[in-house]
Amino acid sequence: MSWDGSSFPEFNADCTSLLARYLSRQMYDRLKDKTTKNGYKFLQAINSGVINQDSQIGVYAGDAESYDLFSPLLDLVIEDYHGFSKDDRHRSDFDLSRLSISNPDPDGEFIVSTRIRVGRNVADIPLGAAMNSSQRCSVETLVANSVRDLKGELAGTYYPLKGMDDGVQRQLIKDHFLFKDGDRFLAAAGLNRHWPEGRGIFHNQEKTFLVWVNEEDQLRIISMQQGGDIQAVFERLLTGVHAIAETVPYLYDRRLGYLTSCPSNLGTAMRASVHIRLPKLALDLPAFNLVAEEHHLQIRGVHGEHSSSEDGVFDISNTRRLGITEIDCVQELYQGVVALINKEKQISTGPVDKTPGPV
Ligand code: ADP
Ligand code: DAR
Repeated sequence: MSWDGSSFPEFNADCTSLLARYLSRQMYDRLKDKTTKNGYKFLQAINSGVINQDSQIGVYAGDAESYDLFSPLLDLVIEDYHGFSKDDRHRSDFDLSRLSISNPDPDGEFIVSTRIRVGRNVADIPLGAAMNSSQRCSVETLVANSVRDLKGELAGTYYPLKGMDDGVQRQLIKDHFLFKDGDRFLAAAGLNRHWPEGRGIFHNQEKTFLVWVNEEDQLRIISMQQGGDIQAVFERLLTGVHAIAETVPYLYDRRLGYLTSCPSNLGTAMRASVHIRLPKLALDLPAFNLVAEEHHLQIRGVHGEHSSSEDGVFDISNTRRLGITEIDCVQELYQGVVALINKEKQISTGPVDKTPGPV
C-alpha cells in the first residue's frame, strides 16, 4: 500500500493495529502538521502502520519530544499496550536480591535457550528514525569504543555490518545472534536509512553476550545461552548493561523510563524470552493462549517477530515492559514458563483441538 500523507489514512477492515484503533480523523487533523525540533513529523511516525496494515502497534517515535508532541495518540497506544496511564510513573529496579527464581527446566526437557535483552538509546540525540547519518555513525563509534573495554566473560569484538561477509551474516542471523535486515516495518519507519552504514554487532567469544548497534534502537544489549538458567542470563545482562553505562549515557525519562523507537518497548525496554518446546500445547491453542494471557506472555515464532514456530518450539516472553520493574519482568517470565511447563505435562493425550499452533 502507498500513502502520500496528504489525507486521513484508510485502514483495512482486518487491520488490528493500535494505530488504526486510536487514530481518529479528528486526532489526525490535530496532529498531521506537527513536527519535533529534530524535524521528525507526525506523518513519519505513523507511516509504518499505514503502509503495513498487519502492524501490531504501527507508530514509532523519532526522539524524546515525539512522546510529548504526539502524546494524544501515543498515550492511548501506551495505555492499551502496557496498561500504563498518563498519570503513572515508571520505576526501575535492578536489585537481584528481590529475584526469587530457579531453573524451571533443570533437566532440559522443554527449554532450548534463554535470552534477555534491553533496548537503549543514547541521551541528547534523536532516535533512529530521526537521526542523520553522521549521528548514527557517532553512536556506532561511541558504542564500539565502550564495548572494546569490556572485561572477563564479556570481552569480545565489534563487527560492523558494512563489509561483513554475506555468509557470516546469514549464519549469525540463522543462529539467532544477529538481527534480520530488510524489515519492512522498520524500513517504513525510516529506521533502515543508509543501511548498513553505522550498524553492527558486538559479541563475546561464547556469543552469550551481544550488543546490536543501530537496528531498531541504537543499542540492543543481549544476554543468552542454551537451557533455562534464567538467573544466570539476567545476571550477565545486568553486568554488561551497567558496564556500558559507564561510557554511554542512556536516554531515560522520569515518566516513561528508557525511551525507545517503538512504544511497546518503553520502560524497562526488556524482553526476557525462552525458546521452549511445547508439542502438546502447540495442538491445544485455547489452553496455550489462556496460560499466556494469564501470565502476560507473548508468543512468537523462533526467528523473532512475525515468524513461525518450528517443531513445536516457540519464543515465549514477557509482554509488559513499562510500569513494572526489570525484576518484575524476569519474575513474570519465570512464573509463566513454570505454568506452561506444568500445563504441557498435564495435557492428556486425549482428543484435542488440532488447529495448528498460535504462530
Ligand atoms: P527482539 O527480542 O529484539 O524484540 P526478535 O524477537 O526479532 O527481537 O528476536 C531477535 C532474534 O533473537 C531472533 O533471531 C530470535 O530467534 C532470537 N531469540 C529471541 N529469543 C530467543 C531465545 N530465548 N533463544 C534464542 N534466540 C532467541
Ligand atoms: N512490527 C511493528 C512493531 C511491533 C512491536 N515490535 C517491535 N517494536 N520490534 C508493528 O507495529 O507490528
